[in-house]
Amino acid sequence: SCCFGERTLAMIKPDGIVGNHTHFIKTTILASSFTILQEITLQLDRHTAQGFYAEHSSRTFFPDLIDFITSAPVLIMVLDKVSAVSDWRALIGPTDASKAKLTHPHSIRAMCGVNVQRNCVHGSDSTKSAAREISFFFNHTDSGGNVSEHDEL
Ligand code: DGI
Repeated sequence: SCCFGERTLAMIKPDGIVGNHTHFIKTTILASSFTILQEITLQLDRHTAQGFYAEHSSRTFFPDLIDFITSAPVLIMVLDKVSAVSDWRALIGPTDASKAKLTHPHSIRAMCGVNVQRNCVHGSDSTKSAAREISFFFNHTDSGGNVSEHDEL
């Protein structure tokens, strides 16, 4: 079942961890025919969070985003599937969980998120983003799921 050639980065955000949605989300991932190639739980520090979300650094919500994403641990996974990037984006639903509840009620963000910030999960938005985000968190020169520069819990 492993390694169809497209990979994406998935993250269960602090609200998903604290809200005990981890088991449901991982079950949904596996039931949707993704393979979880690597996974790690991390407490992001502000420097790491700012690097991960660098494209949003000029946005007014950036300080709130960094506060939120560093407020508790996150679970980061590399998912493998044909069309992994678009399939995972479809499964998580729209960015704003409050709108997702109306338009995509069976999406993960609708079921587990609250609003545009507390939206429970992250997914890479393109194959280019996926490559950057996977290499940001995972040392993929070996198969051990090692993480460079960040503190593993
Ligand atoms: O790729 P997405 O996570 O669906 O959305 P994005 O790349 O536009 O934004 C990245 C994250 O930044 C998003 O998951 C939550 C946060 N964000 C985006 N827009 C807003 C926001 N946070 C707040 N507080 N307000 C926003 O308008």
